[in-house]
Amino acid sequence: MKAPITVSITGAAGQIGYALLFRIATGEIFGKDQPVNLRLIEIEPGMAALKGVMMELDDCAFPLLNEVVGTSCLNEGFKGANWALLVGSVPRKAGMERGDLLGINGKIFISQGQAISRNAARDVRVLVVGNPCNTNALIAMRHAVSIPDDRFFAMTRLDENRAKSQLARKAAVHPSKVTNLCIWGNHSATQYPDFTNAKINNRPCTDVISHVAWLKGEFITTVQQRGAAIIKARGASSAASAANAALDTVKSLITPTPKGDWHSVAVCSDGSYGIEPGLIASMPIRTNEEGTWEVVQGLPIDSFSQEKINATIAELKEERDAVKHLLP
Ligand code: NAX
Repeated sequence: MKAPITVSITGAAGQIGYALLFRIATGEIFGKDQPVNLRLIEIEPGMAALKGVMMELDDCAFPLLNEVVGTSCLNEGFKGANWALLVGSVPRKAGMERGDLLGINGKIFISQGQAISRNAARDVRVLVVGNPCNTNALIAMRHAVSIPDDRFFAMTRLDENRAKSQLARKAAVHPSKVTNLCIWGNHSATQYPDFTNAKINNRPCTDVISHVAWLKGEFITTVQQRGAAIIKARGASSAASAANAALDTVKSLITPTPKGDWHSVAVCSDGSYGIEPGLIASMPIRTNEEGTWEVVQGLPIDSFSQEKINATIAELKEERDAVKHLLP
């Protein structure tokens, strides 16, 4: 039997947490021969609900679930973590400006970054889901002084999956036929789903979908506004699809990427594509055989794409500047 892998999850009693934990516990993500420890982190008001979630985990009697710890103590929660999924954060409330949210949630990610640095396993990888996820990841990364920057990620996979699904619907193909779809920049309404490099059935997307006005207009706005559309329809924000995207991200970062393809995740920029180094920006990523990742280089960026990328990167810089006082 393999040694257990330890996964720490913040906001574990929230709606994304609820859609996430059970799938990890089944072995779906790390393998059917890989025991898992779950360290579930909540704030005090969430501890009662977390107790209920832990009772349900007990009641599943999962063969691969080795140990479950529920805690509001960050040191205990991140102890020995090989993966830290930072889902918990304060939702935006009526009357709250984006800047207020950045400040409130930013503070959470200082202490989480520091606790990860002190307590996690040396190979820890950190995926930030809680919004504004790019800037939260930046704050956590900068405070996790003992962890290399290339272990920090922010989630844009839900946007990629949404974009693939929209293109597939338009082209009347299954979403699995849509590849090479990159989300650039921020997980926000400025994100750019890059149809210019996407493929459908291995052909350029723009050859298959000739309706360019749709690609440049409705397609992009539908992907950018999909979160708001879900809230309007469901009366609650995306949860199962967000959890699914978090698990897709982890799987894509531990599995070699199929030849010629890439996946979207926000990483610490090394300056590729002119994106300012140090920003946590979404770009095309490949995972190699050794389990490390690299930015896919050399994709053609036309003037339309460049303008969109510039806009989303400008927003990331604004966010970074708004939390300057929280960065070491
Ligand atoms: P919920 O409000 O259902 O759950 C959040 C949970 O986090 C609550 O149980 C709360 O007690 C806990 N929490 C709050 N602060 C915490 C802290 N400091 N430490 C530990 N736990 C804490 O929200 P949910 O729907 O699960 O969404 C979680 C986050 O994901 C939100 O920030 C949301 O905006 C973000 N999302 C990110 C997406 C992405 O693509 N990156 C998409 C989905 C989602 O909107």
